[in-house]
Amino acid sequence: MKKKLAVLLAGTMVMASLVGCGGNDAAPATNDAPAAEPAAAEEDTAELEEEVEAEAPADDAEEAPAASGDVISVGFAQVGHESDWRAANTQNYQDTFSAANGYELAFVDADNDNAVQLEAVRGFIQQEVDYICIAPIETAGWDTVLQEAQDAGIPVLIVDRSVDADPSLYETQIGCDMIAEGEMAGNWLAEYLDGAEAKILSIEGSVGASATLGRTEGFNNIVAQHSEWEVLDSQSGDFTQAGGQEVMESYIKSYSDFNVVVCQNDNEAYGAMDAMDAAGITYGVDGDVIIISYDATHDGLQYTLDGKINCDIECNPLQAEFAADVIQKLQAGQAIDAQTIVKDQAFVAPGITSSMATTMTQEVLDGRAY
Ligand code: GYE
Repeated sequence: MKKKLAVLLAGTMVMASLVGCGGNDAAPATNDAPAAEPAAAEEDTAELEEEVEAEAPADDAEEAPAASGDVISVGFAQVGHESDWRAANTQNYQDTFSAANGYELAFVDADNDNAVQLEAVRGFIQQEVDYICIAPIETAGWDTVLQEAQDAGIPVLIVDRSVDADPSLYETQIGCDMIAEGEMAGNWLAEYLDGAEAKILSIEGSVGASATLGRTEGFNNIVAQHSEWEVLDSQSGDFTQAGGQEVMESYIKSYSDFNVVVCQNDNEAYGAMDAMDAAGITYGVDGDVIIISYDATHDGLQYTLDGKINCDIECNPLQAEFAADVIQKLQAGQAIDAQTIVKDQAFVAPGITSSMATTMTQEVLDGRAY
């Protein structure tokens, strides 16, 4: 392998740490990963199910480098720490790319700052890491630095979100299908409302993020099929609880008549619920306002089980196994898929029956790995 990682990234980076050098108490998330399933993007769902078995990253694959004595260095330029989803995703990378599994991980939390994230990637290039994983804050602005990585001979994996750069500049993209998630939310709402009117307020994620763009596009695809629906407003809550609360407070001042709030992640939903509580607005299965959320993190699903969130669209954060699988294949000189889609499902509150979603129970919640 190339040089060992030498130093922590310095300068403006908000948080940089080498992990894998010390003990890692957390059990590898790989062992109890939930329904996350890798598959080639182009294929249909039936084929996906089959490929899962064939392609699911095996635990022993991750042990290979340690067994052979080769340490693989990986730089991971993470978005930040804006949400519970992100925390679970970071933990999953740190558990998977551990010293015990034969990796040396350089981790940078870019705190949702594009400039910091670009600098992190340039730092990894300077350190001559073996692989770079980027969870891109925004889709735009990646061509130059990806070209720099390619010129340096360092393979790049685009993870979680996507970029609008030339695909020949990176090896693969791994993540959830954000447009499909948005369509799932819209299709569930159509089933639930069954022809009734909707006055919708949307709290979007971070501006320019593929998760935001995709979920918005997908949901709007379904809105376009329903003349009885109206999107009153759509503003960014930046994927944070504070952002969700702030946007909802301002919506409550501007709109007196709405019956659906779509939050593009669970943390925004918590903030929106706080704002509605303060204003005496009821929501959930027994309330006046339908809440749709995304992520299906533990707390989001607890609120769904409690009937506060009507429908929560999953986005599985346990994706590091797929990145490790790609790296192992590249190490072995094997072909890799250009894209891996991590599968999602929808969850609904007790009392709601849906042809396209799982009704929450305590058992379902207890069976979740994050
Ligand atoms: O939904 C949100 C996080 O990119 C899919 O980013 C991810 C999103 C996730 O901040 O909670």
